[in-house]
Amino acid sequence: MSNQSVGTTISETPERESFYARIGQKNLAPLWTSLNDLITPEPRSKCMPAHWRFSDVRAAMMEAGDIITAKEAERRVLVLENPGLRGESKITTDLYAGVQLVLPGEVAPAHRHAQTALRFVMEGGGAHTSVNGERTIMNEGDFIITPPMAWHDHGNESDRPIFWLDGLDIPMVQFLDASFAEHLGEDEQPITRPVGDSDVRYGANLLPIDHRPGGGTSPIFNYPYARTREALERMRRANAWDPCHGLKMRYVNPNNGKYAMATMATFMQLLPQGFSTTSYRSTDATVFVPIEGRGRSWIGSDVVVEWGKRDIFVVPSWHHVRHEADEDSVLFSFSDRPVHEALYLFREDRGVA
Ligand code: GTQ
Repeated sequence: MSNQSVGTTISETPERESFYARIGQKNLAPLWTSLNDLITPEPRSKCMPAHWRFSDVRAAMMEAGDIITAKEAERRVLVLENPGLRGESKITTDLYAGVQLVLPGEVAPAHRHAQTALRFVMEGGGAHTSVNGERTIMNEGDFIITPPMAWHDHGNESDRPIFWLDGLDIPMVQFLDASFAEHLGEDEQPITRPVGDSDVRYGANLLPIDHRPGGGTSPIFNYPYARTREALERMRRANAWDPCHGLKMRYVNPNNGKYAMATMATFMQLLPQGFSTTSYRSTDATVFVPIEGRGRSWIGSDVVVEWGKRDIFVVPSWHHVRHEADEDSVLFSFSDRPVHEALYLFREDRGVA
């Protein structure tokens, strides 16, 4: 399918030009000069396929660790800027991603905001994040949620640095002009519940009898990698592979069976050694983070990304993607799919049926 405009180009004449200039002063503009850029036959995004090697990100983060503390920075994060969207703090058109470093003994002080955050732990362990009065311990591969307007602070009592990927709906909230934020004025919020409290209440396929779900975010705020990995490992025995995805699971909100967050979907997928997926595309631009393994992905017509453990890569909207795993590989990913689905805009193309 062609990505070109179907309409014809409107030619300029002196009469038209002067008309546009005159009406421009009244905040009016002709539609016919921009219609074909506004309503395109297929998604046409400034978001580009992109790849960050963890070794590069890690080295830059350690340098950042020398020049600013987590406390002074509030969040010591390097933003992953899509090369097609530089200066906009966007990894895709409507999502933000960054890599956060907390050194041993540091705290990132308590604040809260309307934006939803996901954390995906890339390296390190034994650090914590506190959300709404409960601490959770962060370990490699864990997927952790900070719901909208929930107080949160991070700390690292371990003896090694911790690095995690932050995914936030910052550009979406910006687009909607719905940003609110507050500082607590303390490094750490008061802890009112024991470690693991949410997990026992909501994470055991049980819900407290009088639980009344509020908001669109899962009450489970840490989905530990050990459990996710075990699920994938046990499922592989069924030997039922999806040609497009290998073995791909989505994280779920036990309140309603939907995605774990209202604005972002998260997934974990296993590609066994030697597996090649068939071509797939969907309208939700997706950020991938391999947490185990090594392989490559073909994105669109002319990009190939050679990825390893902890790298980050982006597949823009409606770009074909194919993955190939050289070793058993596990890929975390996230996208804005819940928004596409809620607005009935989601489309996918699994190739030849
Ligand atoms: O940890 O609260 O990467 O507020 C960007 C904004 C992390 C956080 C980011 C944030 C945070």
